[in-house]
Amino acid sequence: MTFKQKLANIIRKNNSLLCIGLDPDLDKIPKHILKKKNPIFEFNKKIIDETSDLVCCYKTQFAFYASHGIPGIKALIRTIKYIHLKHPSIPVILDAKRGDIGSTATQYAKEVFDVYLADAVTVNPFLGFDSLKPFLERKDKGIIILARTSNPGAGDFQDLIINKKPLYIKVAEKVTVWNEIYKNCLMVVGATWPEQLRKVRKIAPEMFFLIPGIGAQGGDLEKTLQVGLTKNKSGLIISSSREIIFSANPRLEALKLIEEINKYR
Ligand code: OMP
Repeated sequence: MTFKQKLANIIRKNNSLLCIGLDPDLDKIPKHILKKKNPIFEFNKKIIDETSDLVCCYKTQFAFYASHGIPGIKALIRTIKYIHLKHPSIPVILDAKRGDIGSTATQYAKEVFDVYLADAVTVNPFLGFDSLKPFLERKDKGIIILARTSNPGAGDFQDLIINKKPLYIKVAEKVTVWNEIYKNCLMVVGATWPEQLRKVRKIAPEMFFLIPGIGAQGGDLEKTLQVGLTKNKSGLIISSSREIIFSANPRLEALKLIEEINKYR
């Protein structure tokens, strides 16, 4: 089954567009979990067990694991394997933002899909088509291409005008062309930029977008949904990490967010 089919099925089953970001920052993990032998995995497992009926996917951010060396990487692999084993219908995105020359990208694609067993990956298109081709060729996987990122400096380069259009629009147009060939593309558009999201939605009316920036980054959920949902009231993966996973009651936070999202669907 492809990532897109898996995603469509779980959205229907859980009636949810919510993605929980598993970004286990050791400075924020509760003390009683820190004392355990594998604190990162145990922290993730608790969140997963509490929310598996509420999400359309989980997203693991690579840096929160790799920054702890081999134990961190082992925790990443264990987390993804745990989701596949206990909740095989829930896809896992590895947020790795890869992007390098073709020969290196080939190795990166093996890393994310064959070692970490991710269902989808975030990639940075700055190096152009050949840097993404090894990912795109994995047709059963989801390839999530940065178009308009959520951070304050997003416009530094993404707004630069190229042939009368901002770069992020050029990227979005290119992604729709690649998607016609490979059928497995998604885009990242931050919830902090609803106006830009509206424009990208026009370019790709049916494509799934990964939407970070809700919660800790202050993105506007209502506007995001108003301008970002597809005609069939889907097409968005609304991702939130810190606001949910470090709250006193992650399940309750997730439920609140789903309720908010589903008001507009
Ligand atoms: P919270 O702000 O805690 O919800 O975390 C946001 C998550 O989304 C982090 O893992 C970021 O690395 C990731 N992210 C962004 O915040 N902005 C982007 O433009 C893209 C991503 C991403 O690709 O997931």
